[in-house]
Amino acid sequence: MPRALRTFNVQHPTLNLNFMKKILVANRGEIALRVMRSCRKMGIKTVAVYSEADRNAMHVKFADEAVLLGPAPSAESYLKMEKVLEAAKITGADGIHPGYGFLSENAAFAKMVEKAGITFIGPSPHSIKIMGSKLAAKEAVKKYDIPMVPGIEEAITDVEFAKKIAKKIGFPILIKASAGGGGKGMRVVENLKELPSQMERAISEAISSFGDGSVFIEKYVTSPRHIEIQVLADTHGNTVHLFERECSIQRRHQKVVEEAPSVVLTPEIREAMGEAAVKVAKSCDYVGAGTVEFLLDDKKNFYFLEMNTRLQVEHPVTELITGVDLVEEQIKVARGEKLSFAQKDLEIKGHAMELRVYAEDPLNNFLPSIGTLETYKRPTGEGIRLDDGYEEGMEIPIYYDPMIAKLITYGANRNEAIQRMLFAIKNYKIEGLQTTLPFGKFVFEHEAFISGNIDTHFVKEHYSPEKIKEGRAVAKKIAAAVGLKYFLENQKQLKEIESTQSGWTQRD
Ligand code: MV4
Repeated sequence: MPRALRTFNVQHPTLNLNFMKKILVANRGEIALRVMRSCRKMGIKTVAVYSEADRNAMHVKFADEAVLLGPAPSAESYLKMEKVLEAAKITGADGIHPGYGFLSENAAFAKMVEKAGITFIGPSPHSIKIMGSKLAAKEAVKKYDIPMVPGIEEAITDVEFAKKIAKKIGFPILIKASAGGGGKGMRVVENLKELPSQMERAISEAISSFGDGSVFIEKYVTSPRHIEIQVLADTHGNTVHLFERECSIQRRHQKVVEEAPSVVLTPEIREAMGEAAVKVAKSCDYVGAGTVEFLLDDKKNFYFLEMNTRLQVEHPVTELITGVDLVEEQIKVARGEKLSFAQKDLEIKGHAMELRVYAEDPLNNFLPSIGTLETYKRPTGEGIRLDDGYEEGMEIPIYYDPMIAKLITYGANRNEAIQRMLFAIKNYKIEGLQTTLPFGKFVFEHEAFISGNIDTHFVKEHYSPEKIKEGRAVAKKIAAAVGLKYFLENQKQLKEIESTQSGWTQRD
C-alpha cells in the first residue's frame, strides 16, 4: 500500500490533497472576508490576523482561528512580516494569501514565506521585484514587442540629457519615478524652460516617497483612458487573460468606479491588448493572478504602463463577466494545479460596474469622514453584489484605508448594470458618516458616463460638490411639486377624510 501511494504521488505531484488545508489571510476588511469566502467554498480552513483596532472585525469573526498581531497602526500590525509569519506557523497554516495593499507586493515577505516552507498565494519574489520597478519592467518586456509610450528606458539625472530626450520626443513630457505608484513623483512638463525645476522636484519627491530617486521620461499622453487586463498563469506554462477593466473614473489616482468590459474596445483591440498582457506576464515568469495596466489614447493606440502583481480591488467586475472565481483560481494555481480552462474557453457575458464606497465626504473635498455606522442597511436584488467588511454599529478605524465596501452590479448589458447600480445606491442606507455614495449617483447619472465618453480627467472636468447639491435641490423641488399636485388633486377627498376624522374625535 505505501508503495502504491508513492507511485500515485509521483504520477500526480500536483494532486497532493494534504496540501493547502489552512490558509492565513494577511489582510483585513472586505478583501479578507472575500478571500475567506472562497477558502470556505473550497473546504479550506481559515486563519485571520488582526490589530487591536480590529478585535471585533467581521474577518476575525468569520475565520476559523484568529491571531492578534499588535497595536492598531499598520506598521505595528498588518505590515509586521515576522508577526504574520509567526501567526501562520503557530496555527499550522500552509498558505498565506496577502490580499491587496499591506504585504501583497512585498518581495521580501514573499521570499520569507517561501523560506519557511509556506506557500505565498501570489507570484514569485522575482516577478514582484521586476514589476515593482517601472524601469526593470520596461527592460523585461523589451524583447516581447509590447507597445510602450515613446520615451527612455533608463534612469536619468542629467538635465542636459533630459532636455535632449525631451526635444526628441516632443512636449508635453511626463517625468516619472521608477519606484513610483499612485502618481507620486510624476510631473508633467510643458516646455524646455520648466524642465530643470520639474525634474528636480520629481527626483526629490521620488527620494522622499520611495528612497529611490530614479526618474525617467515619457511622452505625456494627454487624455488617456486607463484600461487594465486581468491575467492568470499556472506553474505549467499556461497563461490566459480575462479581458479588460475600464478604470478611467478616478480622483487623484484613487479609482472610484470601474467597469468591465470597456465600451471603446473593438474585438480586435481587445485581443491585441490581451495578447500583449499575456506576453508581459510571461516576460517575468508570472504565476497567479495579475493585472497589466495600459493607457489608451484618443486614437485607440494602447501602451503598456505597469503590472500589478496582486489581486486588485476591482477584480469582482471581471469575475461577474467571466464567471471565474479569481481567488479560487489563485489558490488552485498556488497548489500546483493546471488552469482548468484555456483562452478559447473564456468569453465575456454581460456587463459589470463597481463603485467604491469610501467613508469620505464628497461635499467636502473627499476628506475622511470618521464616525460610526449608526445605520447600515445593505441593498439587495437581482444583479447586486456587495463586498463589504462592516456591520451596523461598527466604527470605521482611522488607521487604514477608508473604503467601507464595494458595490458591484451585473446586467445583461451596460444600461442594465447602470440601472441596477442606481437602484442599489438608492437602497444602500448608511448613516452616521458621509460616504461616496452620492458621488457614485452623480457619476452613474452623468450623460458623459452613460454615453461611455470618459477619460482619466472625468472627475476633474465634470465634478464639483455643487453638482450634488444642485441635484438634491432639483429632487426636493420635484418632491415638493409632486406633493402639491397630489394635494390639489385630492383636496376634496382629503377634506372629507378630515371631517369624518374630526367627527370621530368629537364622539370620543
Ligand atoms: C501616464 C499618463 C500619461 N502619459 N503616462 C498615473 C499613475 C501611473 N500608474 C501612470 N499614470 C499615468 N501615466 C504617460 N506617458 C497619465 C497617467 C495618469 C493616469 C493613469 C491611469 C489612471 C489615472 C491617471 C490619472 C492621471 C494620470
